[in-house]
Amino acid sequence: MLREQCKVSRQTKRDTVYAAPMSSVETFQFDAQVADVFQDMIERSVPGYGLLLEMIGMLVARYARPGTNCYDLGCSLGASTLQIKHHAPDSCHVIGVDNSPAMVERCKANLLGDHSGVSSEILLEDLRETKIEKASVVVLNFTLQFIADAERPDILRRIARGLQPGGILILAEKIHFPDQAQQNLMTDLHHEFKKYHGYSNLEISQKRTALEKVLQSNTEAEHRKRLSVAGFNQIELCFRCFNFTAFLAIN
Ligand code: GEK
Repeated sequence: MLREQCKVSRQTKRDTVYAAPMSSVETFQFDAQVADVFQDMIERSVPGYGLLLEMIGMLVARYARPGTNCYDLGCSLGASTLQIKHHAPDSCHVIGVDNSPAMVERCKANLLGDHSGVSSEILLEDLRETKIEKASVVVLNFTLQFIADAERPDILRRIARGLQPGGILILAEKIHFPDQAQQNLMTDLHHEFKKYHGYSNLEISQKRTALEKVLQSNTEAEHRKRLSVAGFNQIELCFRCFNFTAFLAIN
């Protein structure tokens, strides 16, 4: 299997959203300003993002079944959507979903240049409303963490129900650790990663404040329990770097 290009566009605009001092930091939103720089933002903020995209491609090649649907929930600019399209059998249909109009508009434009044989559609929709049916692959690549904690079990249950036997959910999430010393160390290392990629202390701290109300993380144990209760038969941690993880959940 050839390694496919995972970037959604060649030209990426540098993220400077939190570079200047702000008198008050607004709650983070996936608006046009963020969508314009999102590729650069996620690549410099999420350790292993590129590797995760490759892993999504690899897992799709293994688990996507002919004639089924593959979902990318919280598709943003379409990076994971493209990985699915490039690695699924031609008779699959790919459905990307995002509730940010700015993301959906850019995602559709990014997909226009893709000429893989797999059909696709991008829906401007709240994933809590998305009907999952006849699915062999569902991807939640750093999206569930933006949904209210109490609503997560029901979403996972609906995904498990919509997946065929042997189908998979790829769930990537920022997590936290019950042990405070470990939590502090992993947070520090993540901040070091961001500094290594050119973010200033001010940018790191303002972005952190902006995300506080919208990104609520779980522990690995909470994820495992919830996936199991939702009905998944096998749950594997298939990636972890600092406080960023991915689970492969098999139906
Ligand atoms: C990638 N998966 O590049 N319904 C639909 N979309 C939502 C909802 C919701 N309720 N809440 C948030 N989103 C992508 C990266 S980013 C991750 C995903 C990040 C969307 C939101 O608009 C955003 O585009 C995406 O979920 C999360 O592989 O920013 O860390």
